[in-house]
Amino acid sequence: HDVDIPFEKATFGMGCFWSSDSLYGAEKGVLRTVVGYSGGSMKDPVYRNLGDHTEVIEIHYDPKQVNYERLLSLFWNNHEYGLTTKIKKQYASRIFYHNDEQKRIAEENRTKEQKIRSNETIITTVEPATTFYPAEDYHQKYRLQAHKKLASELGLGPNESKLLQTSHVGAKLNGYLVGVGGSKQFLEEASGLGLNERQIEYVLKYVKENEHGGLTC
Ligand code: MHO
Repeated sequence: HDVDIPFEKATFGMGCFWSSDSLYGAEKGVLRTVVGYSGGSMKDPVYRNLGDHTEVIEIHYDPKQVNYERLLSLFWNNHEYGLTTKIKKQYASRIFYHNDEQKRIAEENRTKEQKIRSNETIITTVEPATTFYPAEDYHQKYRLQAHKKLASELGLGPNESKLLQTSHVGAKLNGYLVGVGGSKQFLEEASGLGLNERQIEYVLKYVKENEHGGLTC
């Protein structure tokens, strides 16, 4: 389930975290994902009492397989971050960097993005990562948890809190089941993920149904 190799972290606030969990989960080089709350000052936020925090996705990635620029391009292409739409703090557009290199790349990227969208003011902030509070279990791998039988066969039922945050196969399926990654990539990876034939057939049906649609929350 868990993949134990050196990794780096990326943390983004980009709207409802159910979608970003799926978006990044199926990305090559992403080892695992955790949804949570960050960026505020209130201690111990929970979904019904977020205080001044934002929903964020924490991505653990292998920098040999996927780079920070690629993760940022997914960030820019998959959420709202213009001044013209009013966005609640809960769904604010925020890049939380973990080191100076991420800071530099994120700021350069934002400048580039602002040039492309010259008729709009980008409200995305670039700021140092602060305390990350993992969200409640029922928010982790939300799309996978909708498939109760499959999830529990994989040991990822609702009472598996630790694995819901650390499972590699869980992160992948949480994306594939809503079409992220597409059927070609899924079939290349499926047996390596430890899925049996029946599970592969089951997931493939959803990949095909969803691979040309967009993510919703
Ligand atoms: N419309 C959804 C958004 C969930 S999201 C994790 C709800 O209110 O349940 O913010």
